[in-house]
Amino acid sequence: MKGFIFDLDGVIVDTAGYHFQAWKKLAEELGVSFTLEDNERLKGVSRARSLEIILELGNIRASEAEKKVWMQQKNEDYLEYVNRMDRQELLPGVLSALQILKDRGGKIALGSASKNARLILEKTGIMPLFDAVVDGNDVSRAKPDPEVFVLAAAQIGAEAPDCVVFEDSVAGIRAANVAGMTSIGIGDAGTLHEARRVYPGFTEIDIPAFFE
Ligand code: G16
Ligand code: MG
Repeated sequence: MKGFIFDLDGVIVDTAGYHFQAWKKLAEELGVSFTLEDNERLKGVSRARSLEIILELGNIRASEAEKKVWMQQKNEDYLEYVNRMDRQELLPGVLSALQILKDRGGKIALGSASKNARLILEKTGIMPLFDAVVDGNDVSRAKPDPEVFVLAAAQIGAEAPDCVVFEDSVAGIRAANVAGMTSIGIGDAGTLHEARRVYPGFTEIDIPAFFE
């Protein structure tokens, strides 16, 4: 039995732009200059760590209570974008890949840092294709710790060597490698050179070949 574990942001959908808009709004209110380049550091990273990075950029020290309020404010703004999402936001080739994997008897799991992952799967209509969802609500250690992928594999009943992980972040590729799974990078081959294979997107991947 083969298991296929998908990261969410940057693999299934491109929500990085929405995270950016919401963080930028907060950063402006705090008087912190926050650019698209800075946003790269937030990819695949937890909400709490993302806020820390922004506060570091602005040399701001804050109490835990303030951080909680700001994270909530950012998330409310982010959810306004998420609530407008639909199937059209699935990245090219993702839906067809999920369907082929499913048709061939593969087990499919999500392994994401996002606490909004379930809502995004619902909005884009692909929740029924997932056998398990492990997200930011289920784990205590962030990628590159393999916790999220180990938990996902356990939930679909697959052994690590039988699992393939699709990831767009360096931390996620490292997490998959540490877990002893086959890491497939989605994105730039140079950035993701630690992955077993790297593809620019799902339209370039020969999905049935995973069953040969
Ligand atoms: C995603 C994004 C990160 C975001 C994190 C937490 O991770 O890449 O930028 O900070 O989720 O998101 P939320 O604030 O929705 O809980 P992934 O693992 O899906 O790439
Ligand atoms: Mg990602």
